[in-house]
Amino acid sequence: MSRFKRMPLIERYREYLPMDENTPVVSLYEGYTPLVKLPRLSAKISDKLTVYVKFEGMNPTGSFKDRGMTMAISKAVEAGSKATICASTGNTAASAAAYSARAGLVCAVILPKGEVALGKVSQSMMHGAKVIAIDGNFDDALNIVKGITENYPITLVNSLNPFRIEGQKTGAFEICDDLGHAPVYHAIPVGNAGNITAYWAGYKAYKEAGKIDALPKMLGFQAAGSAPIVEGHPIEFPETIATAIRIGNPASWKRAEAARDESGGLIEKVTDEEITEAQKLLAATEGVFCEPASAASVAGVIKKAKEGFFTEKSDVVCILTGHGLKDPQRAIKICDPFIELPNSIDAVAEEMGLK
Ligand code: AN7
Repeated sequence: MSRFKRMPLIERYREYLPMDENTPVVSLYEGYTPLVKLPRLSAKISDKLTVYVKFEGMNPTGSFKDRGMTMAISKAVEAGSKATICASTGNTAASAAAYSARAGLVCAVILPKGEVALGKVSQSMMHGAKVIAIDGNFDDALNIVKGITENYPITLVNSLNPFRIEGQKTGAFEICDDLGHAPVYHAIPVGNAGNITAYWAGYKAYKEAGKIDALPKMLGFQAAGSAPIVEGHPIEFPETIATAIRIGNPASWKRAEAARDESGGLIEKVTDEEITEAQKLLAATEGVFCEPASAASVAGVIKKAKEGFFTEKSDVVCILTGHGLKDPQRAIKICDPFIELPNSIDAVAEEMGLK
């Protein structure tokens, strides 16, 4: 289907969403992201698995956050709100800034200073948000935002806002519509745990509606230095190169555990090295460039495959939550340096081994 025949996402799945007749639709034509089958990568990691990625980096602001933001901002406009605010490791902020601009709302974003990837900061600034970096991490920023919205008439658009989760359920609908069924396994990075909550709710809603017969097992992956759910307690000073999921006290902690337990799945951790390796493998063997946090889903599947976890032929969908261009500095850091030569055909031919 051509881009121009797209509907706004919340129109497309209107019947599954809290849409009223009069809900205004604030859209940048999000969703419809590609579900890409990865034969080369599948063959490399397992003889049992067919691996797909859902490339959420193809959303208007380059991450899955747009699915929830179109819903949250539409509802904010419906309610007569004039301003929005969020705490963010970067992608929520970029999306909130863009959709707020689209709706003519004032937007403020609270970021952990020095810990947000460059592309994401540039987006919030370009969309005209008030960008505030605090001396603290994401969890501190979220506490500030909660304090502000409890005391002032500003709409909170973090995933504590239930409309965010509602909109993000559409990712599950698209996967089932594309495959014709739910995958056996659904692999996903876990940060603040809104997305795993939303996907599980989406699959359950589709099953209830008779669109699918079986539910997937949910496989959530946290970064090893920021894995509160795996460790069983909040992490005061979370660390990981995957700054998007550098979160020590996830807001949807309990609901992520429920998704894991109800589905018969798991939530485990992957190291920064495993994340980096998966990110490079995806880019170099399949042409799909995602940001580090997104690669946690594929890193997790690779790790579980090595452990012999997958014993029967099955399909797995890994959610690639954000685009690789969000964090170009990190990408350049993990690759071999490029070659510099004089302005000369001979020099280039020689370097290429042609002479
Ligand atoms: C690329 O932007 O929390 O488990 O403030 O940007 O739903 O939090 C981002 C999270 C995964 C984790 N991958 O999703 C924020 C923020 C990417 C992300 C996650 C995020 P959740």
